[in-house]
Amino acid sequence: RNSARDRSGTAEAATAETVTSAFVTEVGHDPAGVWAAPGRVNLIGEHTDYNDGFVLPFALAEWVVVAAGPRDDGTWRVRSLTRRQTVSFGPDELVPGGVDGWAAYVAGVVWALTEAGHDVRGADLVLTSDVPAGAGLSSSAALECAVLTALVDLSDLHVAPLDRARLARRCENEYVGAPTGLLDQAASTLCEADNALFLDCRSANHRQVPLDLGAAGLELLVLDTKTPHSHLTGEYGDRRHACEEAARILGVPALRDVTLEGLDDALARLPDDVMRRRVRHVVTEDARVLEAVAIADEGRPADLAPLLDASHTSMRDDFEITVPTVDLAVETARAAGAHGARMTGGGFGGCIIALVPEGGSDTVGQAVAAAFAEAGYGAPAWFVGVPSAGARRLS
Ligand code: GAF
Repeated sequence: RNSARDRSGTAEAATAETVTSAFVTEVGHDPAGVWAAPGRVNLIGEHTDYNDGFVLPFALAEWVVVAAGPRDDGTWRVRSLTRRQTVSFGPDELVPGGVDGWAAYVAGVVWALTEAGHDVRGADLVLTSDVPAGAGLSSSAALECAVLTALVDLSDLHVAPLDRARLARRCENEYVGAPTGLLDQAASTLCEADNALFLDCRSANHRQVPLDLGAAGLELLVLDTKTPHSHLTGEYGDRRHACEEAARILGVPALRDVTLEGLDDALARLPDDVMRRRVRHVVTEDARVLEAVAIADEGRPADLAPLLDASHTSMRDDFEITVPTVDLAVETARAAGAHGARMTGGGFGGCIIALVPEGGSDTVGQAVAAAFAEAGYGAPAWFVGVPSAGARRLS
């Protein structure tokens, strides 16, 4: 849907009702409750998380919603209304690779909780999602965090919020096999409405940063180029490997330890131009996050625009993770009145975000759609990104 979504309490109740009645049909009795976890956009700080650096995401009003209830036979049965599939698994499948496809994110959460010593009860789960899949909006983290939140409550487990994010990441890294950082699961778990989340990925220290775009006459357009991406393919892992190799050569624990002041010296010690550009992206991106946090703290969100632009240029030219559709979307958005724009997420497709005048998202979205049509690309989709709450129980 190409406009601001109706995220009123009524819409939330309607989604909870959808999964609840599907649960009753599937399982034959009422669920014990309904839980939800959101997708996210990353305002700034891309490919910094696994370099021990800084990120500034906010949670979206797009959610994975799950109705759940206990089973007595020690197995898990999960129905996805979005995928129209049901998958069952038991203790034997709780090994990395035991379940694949979308249900791996569910089995992986049970596995990660179990590995951490928690006694997870069998469960029936019925879920739905309006987080676009494969769009760089963390649909997989939303799935992991929604299921984890449900299972923690169902099994009466005590898991602190940050540990929930870490366990969901462990599911993604070790069970599913995608070498990602903590950004997505932290956003889906720890974000609060009307705020972005400032996270130091080394210490895991974090705090809310107020983000009142409306007060500044702005809104954040989220535009899906519909160019699918995946972190299971080689490019993401290649970037990560290059960063780790550079840190090793520079003799630092992670690229987080290279300062902006020390950047030129560090670059001079690296063997090739590609590695130098990878490092320059990470070091300058960390600095941009810190600047963005200072700007947001001062309530000057309009001043985020040049940072978004600089981040995009850095991802395009230095980290080389953008693709032609994404670059065209960013350029067109700016030409159509966006103050600043950048790709968001891991890259190689997915979404852009653009800071636009309040009410201007459709104008900018339509301009990108026209440019895509002219270039022979498929139609994009867009909506207004609203800083929303992290994972929680709905009923
Ligand atoms: C993906 C990963 F899952 C995150 O951990 C992060 O590295 C991001 O790409 C890039 O900033 O979303």
